[in-house]
Amino acid sequence: MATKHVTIECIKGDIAQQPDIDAVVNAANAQLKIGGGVAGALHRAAGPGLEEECRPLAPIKPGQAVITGAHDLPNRYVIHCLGPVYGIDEPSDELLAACYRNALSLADERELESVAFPSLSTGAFGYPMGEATRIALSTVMEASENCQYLRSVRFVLFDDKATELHRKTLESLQRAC
Ligand code: AR6
Repeated sequence: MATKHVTIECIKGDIAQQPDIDAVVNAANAQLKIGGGVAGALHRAAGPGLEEECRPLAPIKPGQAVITGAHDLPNRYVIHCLGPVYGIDEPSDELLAACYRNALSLADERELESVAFPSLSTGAFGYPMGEATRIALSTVMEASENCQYLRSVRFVLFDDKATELHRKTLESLQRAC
């Protein structure tokens, strides 16, 4: 049965420090290796076992998501998404939306209740934050309605500006519903 009661919240913080969340989402690279930004923070906190578990799952394509254990992170799973490189992986908007949709679908298959996302593609991959925020929030609002187990989605943003932008965008999308 589909649920319409998924709570979406936007907070400032570190995606590697969300202990009350079942699965955290990684802004991965195609090889699923430790990198900078989100991938660096998650792999450092998870320890080398995460990269080892990732090896046979790589490479992944833009828009794709794969799930692994969380190793030394305080979560149950990590969902690794390869976001589009802005202006190169096209159509960027569809590939970015596919990341959020595929991540939620993996979470629901595992019967998870809570997922935390960073702002995929908006760092090294250069996606403009305003556009990425609208795609992320509208896709999660829509896709979460098809999830049976999901109860909460948290967007974990790195600074005040991104957090405020996510909150305002969420409010306006919810008003429009
Ligand atoms: N917690 C939450 N958000 C963060 C954190 C953190 N610890 N660190 C950075 N951000 P990025 P991408 C924000 O570059 O654009 C990697 O090197 C950051 O400010 O992590 O999808 C991989 O190896 C930005 O808004 O992901 C890939 O090669 C957002 O998270 C590539 O970069 C995403 O930044 C992926 O690039």
